[in-house]
Amino acid sequence: IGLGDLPHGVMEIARPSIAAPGLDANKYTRGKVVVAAGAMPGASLLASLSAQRAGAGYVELLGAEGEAPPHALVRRAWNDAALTDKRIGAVVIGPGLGMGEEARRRLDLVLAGDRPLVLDADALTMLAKDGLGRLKGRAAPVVLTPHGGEYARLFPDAQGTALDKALAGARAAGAILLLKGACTVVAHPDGRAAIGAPAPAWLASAGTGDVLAGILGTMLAQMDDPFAAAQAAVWLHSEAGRRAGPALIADDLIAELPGAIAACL
Ligand code: NPW
Ligand code: AMP
Ligand code: MG
Repeated sequence: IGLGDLPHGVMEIARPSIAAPGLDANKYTRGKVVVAAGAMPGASLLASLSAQRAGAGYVELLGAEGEAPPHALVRRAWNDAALTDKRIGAVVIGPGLGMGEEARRRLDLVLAGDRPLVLDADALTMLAKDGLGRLKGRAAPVVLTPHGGEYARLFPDAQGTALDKALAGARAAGAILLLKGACTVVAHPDGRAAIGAPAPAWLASAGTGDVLAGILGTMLAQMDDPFAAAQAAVWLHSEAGRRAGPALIADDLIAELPGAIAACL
């Protein structure tokens, strides 16, 4: 779909407005994001660091074993009770989660909770096996962030353009769906949609989706409107890609996020 001829009512994703912290801010009011980790700690670390550099005041990497992370990142061994903290503004689950028994148990717990959610990567693949019925009855917002392969696992019979697919998927899931690609589409179950301007193809690199999931966790934790939060995350991710330039790797996006945020203040 060309951005010059967007269907009626479909917006191009614009630079978001991001509020600087007020004088009364504390680390929790700036957004607490929990990243539920699993088998591949590199991916959940990328998501966590991205959530931090997108401006969350408190990011907790829950359940990743391995090397010590950067000092400002709160790392906790997995414990189910950590997910019940009412200060949590968003839980990100899927990047590096794996698909074994413990991964399933972690996903079940997160889905049973009442916090806003980002479901990505392995969480989407497990959801595709279990059925989208698992999302029904949740009051808090859910954003699904499939790439093309993950989308096809969720909706094997879907037809049409990326816009058609994103809208159909959002409606079927009853959740916001962010279909990743060169022009990422954000669709709302009520029929609204927005589409990103072409992002740099240098973003086609391992781990960049995990970075997007982390940024989105922060935007969900900070913004009242999850549809706006999803669009803001897509814009910031793409802008970080433009700033990082040729031969970028996912880690470079994280370093560019503060500059991208500064352009939105
Ligand atoms: P084909 O080849 O078309 O049949 P997977 P993943 C298809 C973690 N990571 N983009 C295509 O199938 C993730 O977080 C860890 C991509 C392809 O073979 C997950 O936990 C990193 N794929 C886990 O790895 C950094 C597309 O789907 C298959 C596609 C697996 O995630 C990297 C890939 O899907 C990574 O993020 C598209 N547009 N369209 C780390 N640093 O530790 C179709 N496909 O099997 O879910 O693999 O995305 O790599
Ligand atoms: P993932 O496959 O989950 O690692 O996510 C890949 C990220 O890179 C998504 O944000 C995509 O939108 C982006 N991306 C992948 N391929 C391209 C491309 N050819 N042009 C622009 N962005 C891309
Ligand atoms: Mg991914």
